[in-house]
Amino acid sequence: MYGTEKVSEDAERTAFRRAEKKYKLYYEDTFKSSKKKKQPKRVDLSEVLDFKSILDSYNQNIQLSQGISALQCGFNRPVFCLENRPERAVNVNDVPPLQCLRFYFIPGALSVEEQCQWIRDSLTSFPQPPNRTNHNAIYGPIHDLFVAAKEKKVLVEEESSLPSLDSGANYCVKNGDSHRWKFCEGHLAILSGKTSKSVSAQVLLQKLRWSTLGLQFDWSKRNYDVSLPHNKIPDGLWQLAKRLAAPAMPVGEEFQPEAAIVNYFGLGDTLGGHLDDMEADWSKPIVSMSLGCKAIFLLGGKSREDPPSAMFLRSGDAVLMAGEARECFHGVPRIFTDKENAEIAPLELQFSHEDDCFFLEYIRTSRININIRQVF
Ligand SMILES: O=C(O)CCC(=O)C(=O)O
Repeated sequence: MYGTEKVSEDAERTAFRRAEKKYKLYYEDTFKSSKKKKQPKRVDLSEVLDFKSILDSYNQNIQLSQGISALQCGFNRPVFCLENRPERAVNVNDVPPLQCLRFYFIPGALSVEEQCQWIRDSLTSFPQPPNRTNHNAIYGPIHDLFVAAKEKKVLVEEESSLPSLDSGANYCVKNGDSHRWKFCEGHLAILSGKTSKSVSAQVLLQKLRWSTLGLQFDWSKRNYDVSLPHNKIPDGLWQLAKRLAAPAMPVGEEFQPEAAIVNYFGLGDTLGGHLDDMEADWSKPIVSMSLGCKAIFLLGGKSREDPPSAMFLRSGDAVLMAGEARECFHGVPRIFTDKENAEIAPLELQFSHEDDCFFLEYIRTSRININIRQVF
């Protein structure tokens, strides 16, 4: 789902692709050549399911729309469940009864304090080695990226045939050469004549797209590489995932969180339609939590030709996908980073009480998704 998947003209024609294009961020042409601030094109959001207002209506005893049911699962709020679209029937009497698709939506599953904690962890501890990030392929393991970004450090490369004894350096072996990457104070990077390349930690933080926790996923092979060094899923996340997964678990079984992917989205970033099909047992849910700016999530069917349902994902929402829902294409075509639509005022308020304004700055224009999986 990451990388350079070529979108052919045919793919453009699928219902999923059309929905992605409908919601994606585009700018008004008139502003292209002018110096005025770029204006996003207006999008019709009238068909986007809004589980926040569905929850409000439900709390006022207003009947739920067709295709949505509510479960009481021991949370202090209902868990909404999308019902299966009936398969096309040959004759009207053949239409099967609607069943839960095993796609569950828990609006506001996380408190604001919990959201802030997961945002802090996603930026500080989750990208730490041995966890891998999208930067590993180029720079090798990077330690303390967030701190380095705050301190305006620069990652500099020195090419050498022998690894140096400097313990602060990372190594990445490319084309037989050993490349050494090390954080320096910004001004030292400029002074150093030996460096061939450099990149600021702030840019690297902006370009952080994913980190993987627990069992490490190998994107090039599209499988879990159990031989890669890894830590267990951190305790707090492990507990939370187990609690959130409960409504979607087969009776009598407990979710075993073994791997997680943290996705980082900035302005204009999207996650193309895909299936998460690398885990052995699809009866176990993927537990997916949203943090930061509001997004649109598309849930399609088993074919890209099936028109997807669009729904808003806000900070603190959790989604569970199990069983048939795991066979459905899904993706994130849009995040909203403008004040009116991002809906992060409670997070901003919470972070503004802290001395450290770096989290606040980051999350104002970003979204983080943590999705947790049982692999075996
Ligand atoms: O960002 C999201 O909400 C969805 C993430 C996702 O689909 C994935 O990582 O497989």
